[in-house]
Amino acid sequence: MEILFEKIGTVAKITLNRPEKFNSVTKELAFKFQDYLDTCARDEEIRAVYLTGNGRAFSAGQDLVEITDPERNRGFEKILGEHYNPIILKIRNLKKPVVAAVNGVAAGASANIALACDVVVATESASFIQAFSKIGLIPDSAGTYFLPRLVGYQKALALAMLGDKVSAKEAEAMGMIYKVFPDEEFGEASWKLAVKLAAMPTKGLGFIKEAFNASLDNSLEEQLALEIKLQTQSGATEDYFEGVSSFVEKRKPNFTGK
Ligand code: LHQ
Repeated sequence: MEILFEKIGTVAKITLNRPEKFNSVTKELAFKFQDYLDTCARDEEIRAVYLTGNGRAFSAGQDLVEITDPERNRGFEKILGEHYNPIILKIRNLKKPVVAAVNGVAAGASANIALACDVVVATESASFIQAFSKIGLIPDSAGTYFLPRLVGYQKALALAMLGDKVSAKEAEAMGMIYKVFPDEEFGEASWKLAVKLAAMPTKGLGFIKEAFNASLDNSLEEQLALEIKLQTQSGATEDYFEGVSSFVEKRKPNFTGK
């Protein structure tokens, strides 16, 4: 299996699983990934997603052997339109938090899949490479959208053109990712984060995500109006009621995701 899916309590764990090929992405892997993201959207028991890679790498992007095989290369339009873009949109549109646990190098399309996740953490020895320019391509999988918004136009453009290897620590310092954990703590610390998110008010987190998605393009007026709408929806959830009640009653909240 090139990609693994496990439900552990209320967290869905998705593991890219071609370790000997640095978890590079084939057509089969991309389609199965989409299926698993659909499962995450459909299954109400799932309240957070944890995405990681097996072995030394997170993922090295498109499998370059696949695209150099004329019988397997489907062309850019299909590869981007049918393999990668739906993955990015499914992650962004999922009304649940997605943690990218970047366990090693993340290159090409896979660096940008990681950056499209909600909370991106990395192990200290991991790195991020916009590898595209080195083979004459442009950053895809929303790299040209998220990277300038994350790190600023100048830094993003230089990284895209030069294809520099950015260490996890540098990525954290420039705001590309949320946090770095030491290698020996990474597995447990990153997993804990997903478990913590899964126990929070799921609908509220989904509305936060919706608001942030929209804020990337909205005017101030549009965003303020959207905040009214989404705050009203958040305020109608059971978890909002539980959050306020537990505070007043001086007890720990028990959020159900409803
Ligand atoms: C790989 C790959 C790989 C296959 C490592 N494929 N085997 C979209 C649409 C259509 C077309 C094109 O692209 C896209 C989007 C993209 O993602 S384009 C960018 C594609 N990715 C890259 O250009 C990165 C290629 N990989 C690398 O530069 C290096 O492997 C990195 C820097 C990631 C890691 O370097 P090392 O730590 O030195 O490892 P390595 O190079 O020795 O790789 C380990 C193994 O993984 C090796 O296998 P082998 O059997 O030879 O030992 C590599 O061949 C294999 N591998 N990336 N993308």
